Order: sequence, then C-alpha cells, then structure tokens
Amino acid sequence: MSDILANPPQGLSVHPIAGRIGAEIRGIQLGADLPAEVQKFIRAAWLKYKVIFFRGQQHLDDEQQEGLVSLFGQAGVQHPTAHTKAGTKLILELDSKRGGRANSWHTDVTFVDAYPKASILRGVTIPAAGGDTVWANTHTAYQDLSPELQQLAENLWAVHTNEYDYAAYKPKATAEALKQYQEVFTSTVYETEHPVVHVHPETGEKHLLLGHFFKNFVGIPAGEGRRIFEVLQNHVIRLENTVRWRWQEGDVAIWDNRATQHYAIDDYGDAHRVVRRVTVAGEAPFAVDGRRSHTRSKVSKGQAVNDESAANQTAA
Ligand SMILES: O=C(O)CCC(=O)C(=O)O
Ligand SMILES: [Fe+2]
Repeated sequence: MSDILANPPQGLSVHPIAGRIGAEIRGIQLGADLPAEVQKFIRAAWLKYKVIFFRGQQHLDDEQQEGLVSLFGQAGVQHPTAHTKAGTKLILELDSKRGGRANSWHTDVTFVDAYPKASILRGVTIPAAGGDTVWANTHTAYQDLSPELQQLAENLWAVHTNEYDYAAYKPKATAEALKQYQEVFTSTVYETEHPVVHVHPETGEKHLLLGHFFKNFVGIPAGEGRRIFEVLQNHVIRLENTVRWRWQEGDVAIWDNRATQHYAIDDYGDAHRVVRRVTVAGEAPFAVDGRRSHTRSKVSKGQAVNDESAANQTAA
C-alpha cells in the first residue's frame, strides 16, 4: 500500500495536511475511467490518510460524481431515509437554506449495520467565509486511550439509531426543521448494535465507533452510559486527531467512513452553502472477537412523506 504512495504515478503527488489525518492529492482530474494505477494510488492514499482532498474538480457534474463510486469497487447506495436529489440516482444534497447543516460529530449512516465505507462530497456553493468541515481519526482516538480504557471500550457494544436526540444536538433548529426531521429522516426507525471498537477490514487497525447516532450501551443504564460515551467521544474529537478543510467550489473530499467522524461547521449564518454527497456500500463491522454488527429492528412509521423541501433535514 505505501509503495505506491512513495512512488506515485506520473504527475501525482500527496500533501499531508494535519499530522494524523488528511492529505490533499494534486495532479488528478477525477473521473470513473482513471488508469488502474491511479485508482490504486487513490485507494492507498484514502486508506492511509482517511480523508483525501482534491481541488479544482469543477468538471464533475452530478452523474460524473456518482461514477466515482467505481473507484472503490462497490455499488453506490442511497441514503436509507433522506430523499435522493431529484433527477439523480444517488446524490444526497445538503443545502443550508433547507436545513442541510450537519453540525454534529458523526460517522455516516451508522444506524444501519452495513453502513457506507466511503463518502464522496463535492463543494457546489461555498460561503466566502466559514462552512469548513472537520474530520477526526477514530484509530488514533483509540490509541490515545489508556490500556484500561481500551479494554473497557473493547467490551462495550452500543445501539445506534436514526431516532437520536436531534434537538439536543441542534438546539437552534426551527420547529419546521424538527418536524421534518421526525417525518423524513426517521420515517423508518433503525436500531443497530455495533461494537464500540471495530477492526478495520482492510488495515486491521482498531477504531472507536461512536458519533451522534449513538443511543445507549448494551447493558448499561442510559444516564451512566451517556457519561462513558462522553469520555470516549471526547477522545475522538480532540484537536490532535482532526483535520479541517477550507472549501472552494469544485473541491472533492473522500473519506474512509469506517475510520473517521466528521462535523460541518455552521458558522456562516445566512450565506448559502450547498454540498453533494454520494456513498459507497460497506459491510457490517466486526468486533475484536470477530462478532459482527447487526440491525436489531427496523420500524416503518407508515406514511412516507414525500416533500422535496424536506429532502435534507438530515444529520447526514
Ligand atoms: O456539509 C458537510 O461538509 C458535511 C456534511 C455531511 O455530514 C456529509 O456529507 O456526510
Ligand atoms: Fe455526514
């Protein structure tokens, strides 16, 4: 894996950004039909740096962005509950004017067992100032724990759900946003059990698996569990484990969703910000003892709401 990074294909270069996560890749025009060597290089950089960035990809339209999932040898997947952008197969649009502000720490879609392995995000409309996104490395977060806390974490399983405490994470959400969250994002309610420490299927590294879809730990009362959650989650988001990206229009960020959490900073007021995401299918994680995550319930609330304006009351 690192061989190809040390000797990149002609014209390509990798520029690490923070010490523990994130690198910019220069010299590529992204597309579905890149040479095999270049695709291999992108995958190696993605696994090593956990989030990789490409500037100047204005040539990509929605369909070409959807085509990028082929870099990862798996199908693209729609969001299980949020609406896909009209006229596209896979795109989830986050528009700040329609509540698309993912300003709480999460890994995408962990309320299902086989959540996406990669997310590919494109900057479409970017505020003149603000609207950065931050990613955190969940492996170095695990490594930072004392051996005793590592052991505690390895023994814990957590329930993740899309019906989490949205209002607690979004204290300024409007009544309308809350209603749409209830009706669209939670039109089907999932509950999934994940190990708190999972072993990455490609790198073998151990990662903390938490984020805002966390509901409770299996076998621990909610109040006590919340405090344990804070201890572990605070390790994930320590600044040492993070990288922050200042967007320009046409940028693309691709993250290893099995190895990171992210947070979209909501500091741009009424300025307009639009980003579009596609996700690549993943597999259910496994614990250090080999047991696999599983979705234990999936309950449809019945009447599906089909209101385009509610498309992205998501926490993404
Ligand atoms: O708006 C962003 O920068 C990130 C949004 C998000 O959470 C996602 O695309 O998964
Ligand atoms: Fe997200």
